[in-house]
Amino acid sequence: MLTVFSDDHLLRDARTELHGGELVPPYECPQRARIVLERVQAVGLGAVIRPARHGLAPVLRVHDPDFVDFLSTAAAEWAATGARGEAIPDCFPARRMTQRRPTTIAGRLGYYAMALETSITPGTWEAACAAADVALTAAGRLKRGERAAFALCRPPGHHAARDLYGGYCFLNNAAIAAQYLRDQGAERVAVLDVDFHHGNGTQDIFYDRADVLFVSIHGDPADAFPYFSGYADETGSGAGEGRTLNLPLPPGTSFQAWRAALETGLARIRAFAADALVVSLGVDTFAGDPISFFKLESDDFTSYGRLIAGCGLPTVFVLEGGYAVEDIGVNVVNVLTGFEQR
Ligand code: Q9C
Ligand code: ZN
Repeated sequence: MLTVFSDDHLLRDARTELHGGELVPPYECPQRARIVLERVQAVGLGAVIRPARHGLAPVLRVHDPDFVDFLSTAAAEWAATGARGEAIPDCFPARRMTQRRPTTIAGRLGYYAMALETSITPGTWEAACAAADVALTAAGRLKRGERAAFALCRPPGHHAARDLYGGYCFLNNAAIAAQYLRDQGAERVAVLDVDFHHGNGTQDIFYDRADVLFVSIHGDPADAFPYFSGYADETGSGAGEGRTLNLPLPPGTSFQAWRAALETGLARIRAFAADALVVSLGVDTFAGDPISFFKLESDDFTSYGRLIAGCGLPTVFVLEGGYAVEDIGVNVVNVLTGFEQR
């Protein structure tokens, strides 16, 4: 399987994440991508290529232009205030408050954030653009006859909505890839999100659309981030009614129960008769993940990679979460080699 990778992910290297009431070194760190790349090379998964620059047009097919403009200048605007720490918001448009967009950078951080653990730093925008290019380049390979491709990107994307960042995400790489597949001629695209966390951003982007099916297996939002999205009764709206399938699972979920949810999701994907599949591939379902509560073991990733291949669809794997850094390479590449076993 072909891998697309850019060193520009290194430009996303925040010092701080708000966690447990403290500013700690971010879980979403550069070593993650390095360790996945090393594993891709160690098992000889296939060629590793650099992304082609696609510019902002495919990004603007799923994101709001003012939001994109905000992301591209936020770090510089924050630095210009003289603040000593990284850019994080301190006030949000909560219930019964206005949704008007403020002028000042501190106000716009709160306006566009869906969570505040994620600081915006110099280089974040450039890294996010490179990650989108990685996903776009991988998606482009499907058109050129490849059965599957792996977008080894960071920062991740599935929490980024049309006009929201947070949960370590800025641009929604998987949604940008799915829309690109549509624009390149696929009539119907399915997105399967197997990250531990609900892909609220991807759901938001495609919620009212009939042409993109969104299926997500994740920690029940009653117990897990992002708390305010991902319940089973969120099923789509308007033309998109029935085109969102959320499969929330409780703390301690084993592979056996997780696999049953995957079979349900894959049955829906088969019934949808998609032309292509985008997998939001987070491996924070691993038992050893420091911020999640499912119990998958490394061999389970191989098993479910094989099951995903059973759909028989051209597939782009887009890297999302996974914070057991020592194990992330094995777990991610196990999914890909499992997929290649059939
Ligand atoms: N203090 C992805 O996996 N924080 N994002 C959770 C821990 C945010 C995860 C609470 C987790 C975001 C792409
Ligand atoms: Zn996650």
